[in-house]
Amino acid sequence: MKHSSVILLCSALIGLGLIACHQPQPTPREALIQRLQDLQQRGCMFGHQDDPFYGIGWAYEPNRSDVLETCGDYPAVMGFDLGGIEMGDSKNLDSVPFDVMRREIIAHYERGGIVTISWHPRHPLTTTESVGTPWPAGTAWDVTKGAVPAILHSSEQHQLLLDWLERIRMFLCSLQTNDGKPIPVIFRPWHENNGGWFWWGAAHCTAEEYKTLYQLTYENINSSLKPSIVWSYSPNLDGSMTEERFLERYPGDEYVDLIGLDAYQWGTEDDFVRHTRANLSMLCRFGDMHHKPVALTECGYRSVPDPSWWDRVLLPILCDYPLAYALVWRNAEGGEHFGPVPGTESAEHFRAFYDAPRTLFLKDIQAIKQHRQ
Ligand code: BMA
Repeated sequence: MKHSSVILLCSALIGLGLIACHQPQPTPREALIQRLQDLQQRGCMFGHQDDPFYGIGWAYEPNRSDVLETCGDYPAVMGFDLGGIEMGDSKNLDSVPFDVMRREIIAHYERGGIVTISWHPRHPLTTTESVGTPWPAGTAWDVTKGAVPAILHSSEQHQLLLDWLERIRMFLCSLQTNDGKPIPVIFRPWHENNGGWFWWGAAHCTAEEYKTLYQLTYENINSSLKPSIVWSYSPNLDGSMTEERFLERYPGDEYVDLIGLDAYQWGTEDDFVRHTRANLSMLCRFGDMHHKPVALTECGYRSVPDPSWWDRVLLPILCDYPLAYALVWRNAEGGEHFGPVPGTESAEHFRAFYDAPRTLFLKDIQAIKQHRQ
């Protein structure tokens, strides 16, 4: 090679190196969105709420998980709820200490898992006097009129909202790896807002008020956390959902990173399957057009009365739609479990669900991550 060609080649290589150096690194938020989008091409992750804290017949025992004990693997996604943190409580509404929650969020992230956080805040007008007596007084399910207009427009209640958001922000800020790097999480506030069971539901505020509430939440928490929060917007399953209806309360593309749907089988299997499929067809089309991942941010069949539900009902749905994940709710005692219970007939079907190529658990996404590095 001639001397001049060598010089040219060297300068080109240096140039390329400089360009590579100046490529901005993705933020943790951007990297998580990309990971969700990549994984959505490979399969559907399984998620479980409160997975490492308690299950059927045990509570707060190190390294236990009903999912792990059913199929030998952790869920890929774990869900946690901040309800109560707004009051300065040390435990959430399901008695999970926030310190333990923080530790498990860090542990799940460090093992390569994905974390999602929901929030069932108390009622801003009734919480102080009457929480819990009788239920649902003072809770997220207390639908005493006027909560959303008050926290938006009355100066005293508005300040309360800002204080609540500050407590959420502080907790999210405290989610850092052992070497001090921020942990990206999917945050899913003001969920199931098209129903009437929460005080922020469609029956209790206008679409404009709802959107303002979501946007204000976004602005406040993102004031310091923009690089690490993935924002999920999650209405509830709605038999008459159309794109137009969905858009009525959609906070806007700039405020939402992930399109969610909360879909439980409360009634017949036929209704659940038909409505879930109809809603997902629309939401997946919307997600595709708007370049956003889509997930079943909550789903399940309370106490799983049909053992074959996992592989016969849920799995075919997950096979037919490009979903990043499907998260089932917590395994609480008293017939309120949504995940698998080791040793039951339903656990056998859950193992078939686990073995299906379509479902991704922790080991799958660890392997995919290693593969990409
Ligand atoms: C609901 C129920 C409640 C729980 C709440 C927040 O769906 O499981 O018992 O307090 O979620 O986790």
